[in-house]
Amino acid sequence: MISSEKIPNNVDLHLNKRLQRALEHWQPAYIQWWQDMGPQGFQHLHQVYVRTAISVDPAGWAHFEYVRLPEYRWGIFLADPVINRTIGFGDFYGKPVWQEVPGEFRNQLRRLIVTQGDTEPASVEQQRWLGHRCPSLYDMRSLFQVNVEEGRHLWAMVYLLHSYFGRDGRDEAEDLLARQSGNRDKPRILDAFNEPIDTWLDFFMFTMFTDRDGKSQLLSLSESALDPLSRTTRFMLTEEAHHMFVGDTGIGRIVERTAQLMKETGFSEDVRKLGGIDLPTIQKHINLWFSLSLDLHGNEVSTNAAAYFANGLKGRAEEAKWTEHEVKETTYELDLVEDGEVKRTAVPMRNAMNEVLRDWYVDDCLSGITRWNKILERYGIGDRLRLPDRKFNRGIGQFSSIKTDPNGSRMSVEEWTRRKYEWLPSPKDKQYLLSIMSRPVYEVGKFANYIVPPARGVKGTPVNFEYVRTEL
Ligand code: BYC
Repeated sequence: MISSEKIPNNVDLHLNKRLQRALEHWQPAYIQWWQDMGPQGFQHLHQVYVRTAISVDPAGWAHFEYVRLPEYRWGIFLADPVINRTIGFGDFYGKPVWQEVPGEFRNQLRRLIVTQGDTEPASVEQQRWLGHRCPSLYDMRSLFQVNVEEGRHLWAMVYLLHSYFGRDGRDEAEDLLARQSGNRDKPRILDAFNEPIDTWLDFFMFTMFTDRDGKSQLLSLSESALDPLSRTTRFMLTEEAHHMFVGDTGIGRIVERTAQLMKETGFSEDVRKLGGIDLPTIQKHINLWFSLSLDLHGNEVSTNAAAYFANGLKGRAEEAKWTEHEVKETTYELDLVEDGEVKRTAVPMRNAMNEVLRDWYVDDCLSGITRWNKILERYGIGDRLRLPDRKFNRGIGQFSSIKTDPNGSRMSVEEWTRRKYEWLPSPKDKQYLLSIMSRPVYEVGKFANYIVPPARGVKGTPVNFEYVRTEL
């Protein structure tokens, strides 16, 4: 049942009997999970034009064909090894990287891999109803492409668990299929992965902001001294880039349609009356998904993060760009809440690693905002979208104890409760979005009224290509 044909791989799966046995046991449970918790209603009768990674060279990971989703070939790929690679940071700086898991770091590494792995199926679960509300076949294809690749990322983490963590790893791999997004008794590990993604605006925001946390976390894991983890995450980053493209351009296309509608009406009408998505609603969704994704970077001051860094398990994004890699004496300045007041404080940098990564992430998010504002500018619209202050709407870390508006101005809990829907999507906003998405657009080349078509189709296909076809 398990073969290179069914599971494309570059890890010599055919030679590794132990791994084959573990995967033979896990694969049926995975397929069952995909059918139960993956895209609902698009399992057997639909063929989707998706790319499947069949090798790590550029031609091999962009192989396109029509596939029935449960028959997708989820593969196991590690980026090519870097010859004589040495540990790039922490207490073991300069020593050779590890091909096996050192006993003393086994628990920490397992925890990192399980946390990373848990997000992948979670996102598929969160998005499983969106096919029924899609704005076009082009977008439906993007959704399913993202979904199958998140499934492959789960395989990537399960490969590491099965290969390097023995019995514990096999148990963890089973639990990855047992937890469920939003489930009261067995929720996913990180909070943002328990939030529902009911609308396409949420989906695009999620792929823009939450997948970008995926990028920052994968970049820092790709620095790891555990070479198989580094190589696995390096390859995952190539796929992650496409997911962010889907989010970034998806929001851009909505912003453009909104701008068109505003212009058509001489900037006087509420675009909702014309079936568009008004800028304040777009801003509220930026506020929500950006703040949730900031939370995903963990506490500002964290002994876990310090230990991961010291032990060489998780570095900084683009570690090579830093000048000093042991970071024993260096401090880092950040805002902390002391006695209810926000104070700029210097802490040992190793303890501030989550914040260092968050700073990198905030910068990376700004590029999207700039692009969307250029669209508004092009249409002669004065309004601008922006990132909220990082203290806004936080559930994890220092700022979870205080309430602020998107400018970072403090307020009481009472005022927050009264006003929060000025800045975050309200049940009414959601109702409105669901109302304009209730009728999916399945006609080839057609697009919902609230979004413009993309600039070009997928992999040289025309935009009116039949990206998802139905078998009768
Ligand atoms: N929600 O010392 P701290 C992706 C917990 S996304 C709930 O700050 P640490 C993707 C924490 O577990 C990237 N709990 O923790 C995107 C700890 O619990 P215990 C996913 C949270 O370890 C889209 C306690 O608070 N990858 O790939 O420094 C689609 C103390 O916190 C949260 C990773 O996350 C939270 N947000 O930082 C698909 C990489 N934050 O010990 C995929 C691996 C913290 O008290 N994970 N806690 O029980 C990590 O590096 C770290 O686990 C974290 C947390 C950065 C997430």
